[in-house]
Amino acid sequence: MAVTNDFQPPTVIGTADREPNSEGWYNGPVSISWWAEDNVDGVLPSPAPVTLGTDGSDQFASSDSVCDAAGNCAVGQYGPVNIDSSPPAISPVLDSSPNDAGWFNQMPTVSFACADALSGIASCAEPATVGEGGDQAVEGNAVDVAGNEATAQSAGLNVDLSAPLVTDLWLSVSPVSMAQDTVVGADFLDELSGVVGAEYFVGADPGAGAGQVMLVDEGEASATITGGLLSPGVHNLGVRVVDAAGNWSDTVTISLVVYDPTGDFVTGGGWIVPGGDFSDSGDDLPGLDGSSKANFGFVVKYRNGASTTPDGNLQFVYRAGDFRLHSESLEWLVTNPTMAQFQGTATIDGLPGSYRFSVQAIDGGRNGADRFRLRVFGLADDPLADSATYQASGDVSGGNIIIHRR
Ligand SMILES: [Ca+2]
Ligand SMILES: [Ca+2]
Ligand SMILES: [Ca+2]
Ligand SMILES: [Ca+2]
Repeated sequence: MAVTNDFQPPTVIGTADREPNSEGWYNGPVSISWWAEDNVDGVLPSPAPVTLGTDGSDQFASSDSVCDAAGNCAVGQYGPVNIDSSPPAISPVLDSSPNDAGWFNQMPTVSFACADALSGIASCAEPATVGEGGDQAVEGNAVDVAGNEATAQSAGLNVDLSAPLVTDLWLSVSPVSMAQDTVVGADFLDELSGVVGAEYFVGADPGAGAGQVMLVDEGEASATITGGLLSPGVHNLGVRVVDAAGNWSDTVTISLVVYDPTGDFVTGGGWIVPGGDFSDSGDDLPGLDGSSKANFGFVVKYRNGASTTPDGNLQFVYRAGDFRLHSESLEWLVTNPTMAQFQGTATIDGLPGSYRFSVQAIDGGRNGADRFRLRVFGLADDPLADSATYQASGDVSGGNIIIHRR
């Protein structure tokens, strides 16, 4: 063997099978191949490629040892290499919770929590607000610096922002005597979650959720109201419904007339000046001049508590307008110590058909003025709800209104 003066080991250069991404990361195994040469021997056989397959940063690959003919050896090194093959973690986070029935009644926002232990998070889905609809899903994406992606979704989101609507409201018996019950019923509509509850109140509104519970069954809400639990009078009856998301409908009201068939009795007579200084606003009669008198007389009473409608009659004459009204039938009468209200049908001389009328009669007692107000309606109108065709009102002169208490 010839003696040489070669003391210089070979050079071993590693080359990766591909470039990392622009952030310097691989998201999978990297194979390093080697090239060796020597100052004397020239190109040497390459060591076997080395694969870096483990996640981690700042990794180095080493080749097998390469020796030249003079016995100088070298080991190639390649690095640092950053490998992250694990997807990031992502999970949806809701800013509010649905109710027990699984519904939101406000639009929830889904945010995403993203984390990555090795290369870090490059992008994380923006928060998304969920609009109205059933069984909705929001999907979000996370990408780590190495380019691994992960997806998460928040599914089964039910959002109902639409309040139900009460479309019809009725009473099975109206007016109702203090000896009777009446059923209040309501029809309704709702989008999305559906109506699950209903309530009513009589008198002052206690606020949504604080009323009397109604039965909801087969698209209808109902409750039985006991007339004997209410005082005689015209009561405000309100009904509203709530959907599964907790949206309350607007309150729909009707008048509930409760009468005492053993107690109510009112008489009156005298004159008023319709459209005059002591009239309510809105008086309207044929030939109304604001100074002529109108005469009236009435007696209305329940007889022996046997009938559900009162007996009696009403006459009203306004000569200035040739307007003469006569009651045909009476529907109900309610009184309290200072006011009576009654309602019925009437004819008007010279006009075809029948009309409905309502009277409010105030007994001022010994010191105050008595007042009388007549309103006249079309036969199909509801005097408790619709606007009047004619109206006459004023302080009573030349007579008296007396509410009789038995
Ligand atoms: Ca050498
Ligand atoms: Ca990762
Ligand atoms: Ca709804
Ligand atoms: Ca009086």
